[in-house]
Amino acid sequence: MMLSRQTRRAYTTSVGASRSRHTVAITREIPGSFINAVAAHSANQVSDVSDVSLALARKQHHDYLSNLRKHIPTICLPPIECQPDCLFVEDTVVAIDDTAVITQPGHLSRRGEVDSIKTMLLQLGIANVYDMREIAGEGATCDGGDVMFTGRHLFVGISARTNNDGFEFLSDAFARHGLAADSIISVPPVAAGKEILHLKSAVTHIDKHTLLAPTGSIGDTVLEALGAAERGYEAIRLPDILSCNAVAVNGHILAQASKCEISKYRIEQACNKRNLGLTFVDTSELAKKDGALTCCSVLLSV
Ligand code: CIR
Repeated sequence: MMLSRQTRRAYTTSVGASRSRHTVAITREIPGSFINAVAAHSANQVSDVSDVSLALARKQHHDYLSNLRKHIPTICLPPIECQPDCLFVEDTVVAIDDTAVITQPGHLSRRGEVDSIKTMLLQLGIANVYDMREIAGEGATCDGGDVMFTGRHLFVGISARTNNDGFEFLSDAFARHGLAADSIISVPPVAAGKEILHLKSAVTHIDKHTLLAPTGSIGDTVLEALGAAERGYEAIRLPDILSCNAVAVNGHILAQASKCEISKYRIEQACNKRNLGLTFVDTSELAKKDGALTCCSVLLSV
């Protein structure tokens, strides 16, 4: 048991009866140092940054924010210049309804991003805030990009960024607030940390029963590791892996404006069939630093 007694606050609502509506999103502006952000799917490698355009990244991020704001009130925090990856706020917190876990990001260079997110969550009045850094110590790590809550299951991908202690911590925190133990699932590191950075680099949900996943072996192994079919998920398979990362916000999907027409067509069909709104947003410049769509926001229900 990883949570100390002092941190076990009284709670009145349950994530087990998850409210599906998100009420506020947290995002962060891109710092000038973004060109030095971590890249190349590895904790130790930094890519050649020469081809990253800060101006284009900012323009794409601005478009992302404009589209997000059509579906949810959105807070945009100021950039932290000494934290090149700070726009990727998703990695710093996992939130379901009134419970949030502040993470200890797996990459050392990203740990300075976390405090200001915690302050924001406390200001927003999230009832139950657990801080992995304080309670679990150095051992537990987690990037929010490895965590997918579909509304029915909380999948936690073990990767180069998220470890078993991180999973245990999340599991303990959310189980305390009503998530059934058998709906919290640790996903073995079949692809995350290898071909891809995070679990959600390869798979995201568009509703409680539908996942986007790549065609080919990465998709096959990830879906198998999730136990997707047995757990009642239909997978929409997309040739473009970047297109598999989409934001589902209040009945609307923000999907990647990929050059892959087949991927866009399949997403469009899937959304139409499910009566979901759809907007394509281009974040290809952020992808050069391993960013996709979900990583640029944290969706909260407060
Ligand atoms: C990193 O390597 O940590 C960042 N350059 C990219 C993080 C993207 N996060 C996410 O997809 N959740």
